[in-house]
Amino acid sequence: MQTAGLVVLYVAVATLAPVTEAQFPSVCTTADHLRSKECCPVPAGRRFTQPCGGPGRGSCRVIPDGTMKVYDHKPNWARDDRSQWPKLFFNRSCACEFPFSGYDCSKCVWGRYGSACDVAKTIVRKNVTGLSSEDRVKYQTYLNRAKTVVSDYAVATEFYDTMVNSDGINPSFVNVSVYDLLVWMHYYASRETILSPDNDICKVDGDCVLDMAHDAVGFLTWHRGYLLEMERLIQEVNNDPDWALPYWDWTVSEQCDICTNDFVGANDDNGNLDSGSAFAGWEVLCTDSEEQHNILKPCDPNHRRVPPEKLKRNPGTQDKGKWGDSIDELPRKEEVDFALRFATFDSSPFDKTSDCVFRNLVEGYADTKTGKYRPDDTGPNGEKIPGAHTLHNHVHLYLNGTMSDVPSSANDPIFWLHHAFIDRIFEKWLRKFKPAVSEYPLDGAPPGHNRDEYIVPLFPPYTHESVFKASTDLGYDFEGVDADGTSDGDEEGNTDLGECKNGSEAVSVVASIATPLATISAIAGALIIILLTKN
Ligand code: KOJ
Ligand code: ZN
Repeated sequence: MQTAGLVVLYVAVATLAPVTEAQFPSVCTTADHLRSKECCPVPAGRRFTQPCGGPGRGSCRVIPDGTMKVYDHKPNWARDDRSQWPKLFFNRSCACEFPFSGYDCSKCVWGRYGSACDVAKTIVRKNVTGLSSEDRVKYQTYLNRAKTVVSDYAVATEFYDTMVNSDGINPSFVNVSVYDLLVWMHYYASRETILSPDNDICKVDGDCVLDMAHDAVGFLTWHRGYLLEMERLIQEVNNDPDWALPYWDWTVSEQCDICTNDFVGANDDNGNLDSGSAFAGWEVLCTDSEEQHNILKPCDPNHRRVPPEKLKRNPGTQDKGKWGDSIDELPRKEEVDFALRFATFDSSPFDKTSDCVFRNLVEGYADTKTGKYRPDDTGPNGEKIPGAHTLHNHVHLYLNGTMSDVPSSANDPIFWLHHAFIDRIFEKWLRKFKPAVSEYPLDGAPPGHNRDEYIVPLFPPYTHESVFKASTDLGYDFEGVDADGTSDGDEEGNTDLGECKNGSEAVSVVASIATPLATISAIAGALIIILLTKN
């Protein structure tokens, strides 16, 4: 939507009572839509008269099933609305014809632009520290605009069972700014679940968090889809279809080199942003534990606190006893290089305990020396020995503040720069190993993370599989990454995989069996020759 359209919407919204909360196009959050379970709007504009635009653009269809496990529910526990996403709310949505996309087919597929979506363009995500001062300021002004412009999506402030029950249909959704919509989506995907505590997943996880964006195989694809949505929204709000999300290469410096007012803002010793920072005035949402973990309702993004709650960031000051000795500095390039040597994307159980796989190393539950999952441990005197908090997790924790809290981390504008770099590492891996889609599990992963499940809570729905491919197939590229996934300055020839077996070790296992066999046969051969010559 263009800025003008958003302003019109804002005026319209401001004069209407808020209608509806999950996260859906505002036009679909009425009682009628919830009753019919259909979200197939007619695109705005005089030329459209049919839902999803009609022939040549799109039609309303039944949303195909994904593979998510069915949840158990207990009385008094609201049900988890993310189960079988988005089908609890809607089982029909627009199926758009190529190259159209969006909830009403008024948008283009990734990489296409223009009103007919006939302009192919690859945008390039660049290193944020190399941007011109104009582009740097753009990051600040564009995000600030998104923080105030109202989105055409509304988010749920109650769970489905409260909205739709035997008493009737009472939609509870609220309008939010474009930026707050993004924050809410990250919170909603990673929030406390409402599963019964004796559910298997609760038993494994202990605290019953059922995170559909982290701690499992979908981590990289979830965030890839999320970043694509963010990039698109920022382009639209600012009427700048050429804009690309920059990335922050945190391997070049031990301390946060972009935590200055030129970029995301300096901070004081208490972790408060400098008053001269572009984001100093930002109010943050879904930060307190009650809002995050309320099992009876989702966080209301419009709940404002008095005094207002602000962003917090205090890089390098994190508790070493809790998180490990290296937490006061950023991760090193060697650790990224180590992760990129792992050809296996993920392995069963496809969660944070997976050993010797690329995804768990990049996400940060596996040790970047051994390659293996390393949980917290207890020393001989009862002291806590911190588990592995590497790469992605390490950076979140190092920043010590809003970024270190999973459900609210996207409130901080540094989030996107960090995740764009994670996505660049993912892209390097994809280009290096060129995986078949079968390397992404079809089932056996935690709910929400399997290959043909929809990325919760994106709507219209699209699967993890749809973004498990080269970024150039999705309309974007990265500065400094070659077609084979390499960059200037990358290591060469190092095959160390810590305590994990690799291809060459597998060969050496064969060799270690083959060598004695060869020796035995050589001796036998020699004996035969001796015997033959004796006769
Ligand atoms: C915040 C996040 C995340 C991880 C951490 C720390 O969003 O993904 O903090 O482990
Ligand atoms: Zn995240």
